Amino acid sequence: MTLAGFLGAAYLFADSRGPAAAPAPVPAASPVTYHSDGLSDAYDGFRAEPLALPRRRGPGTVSLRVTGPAGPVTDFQRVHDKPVHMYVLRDDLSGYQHLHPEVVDGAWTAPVTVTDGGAYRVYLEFVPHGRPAGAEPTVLGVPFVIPGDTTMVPVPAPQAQARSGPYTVRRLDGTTDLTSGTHTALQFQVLRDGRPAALEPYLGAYAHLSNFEVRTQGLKHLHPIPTSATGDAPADGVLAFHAAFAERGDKRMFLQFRAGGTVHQVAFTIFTT
Ligand SMILES: [Cu+2]
Repeated sequence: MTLAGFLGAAYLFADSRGPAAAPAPVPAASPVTYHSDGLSDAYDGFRAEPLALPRRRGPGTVSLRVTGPAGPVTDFQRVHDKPVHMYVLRDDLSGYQHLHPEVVDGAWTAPVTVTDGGAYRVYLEFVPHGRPAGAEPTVLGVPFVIPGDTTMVPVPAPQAQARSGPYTVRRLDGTTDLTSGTHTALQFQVLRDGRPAALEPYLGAYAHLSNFEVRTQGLKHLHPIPTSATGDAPADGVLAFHAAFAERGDKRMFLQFRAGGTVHQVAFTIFTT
């Protein structure tokens, strides 16, 4: 073949068939671990569909219909005294609320008061019937926006202690950064007048900790590791949480406990390297 003939043949070949497409890479089949963190409205066969969301500042209503594989679901396992726990958070990690919705017209409904504008997310946490005891809850989330002026609140720097009323909550390891990918016990001590506080059960636990990733607002809700077989309150006022964070980044944690007949809430910022 002459050079011209070769080029002509190559041209015709390229013109009629186009360049051969590289085969698309096919990933090897492997199990995928999904994470239920409230950043999606659907997970594991369940979906949250908003019927009502707050639209303006002041008292409002949030109502979410949860649909499962067999249709709308109005009953879940009672976990910590409630079938569903609902949380609200603004995207600057402020305005945290822990609500307990009830079923109204087939949807999980709670009154909620939002006091400032901005982009919010409502999280719904539940354990469907049929899951083994102690199973991880499913957390679904739906965003909503309150129009108007917004006073953004910067995420506070890490602090070793926080106060609510007469109570001081001390993080026992100070402001130490946590290490992602490791297991550790995150310990807080509740004090009143410098002495361990008498903690009272609240929703079936001595504390409730909602941990949000600052970067994504993904939620993981934690309860303290039981310290006594009898279920007594920790005499030293120490609440220890099993912390195992896969990702590095800042966390904003909201800790609720009950003492002196009142529910108290404090918040901590913790860095994870
Ligand atoms: Cu809880």
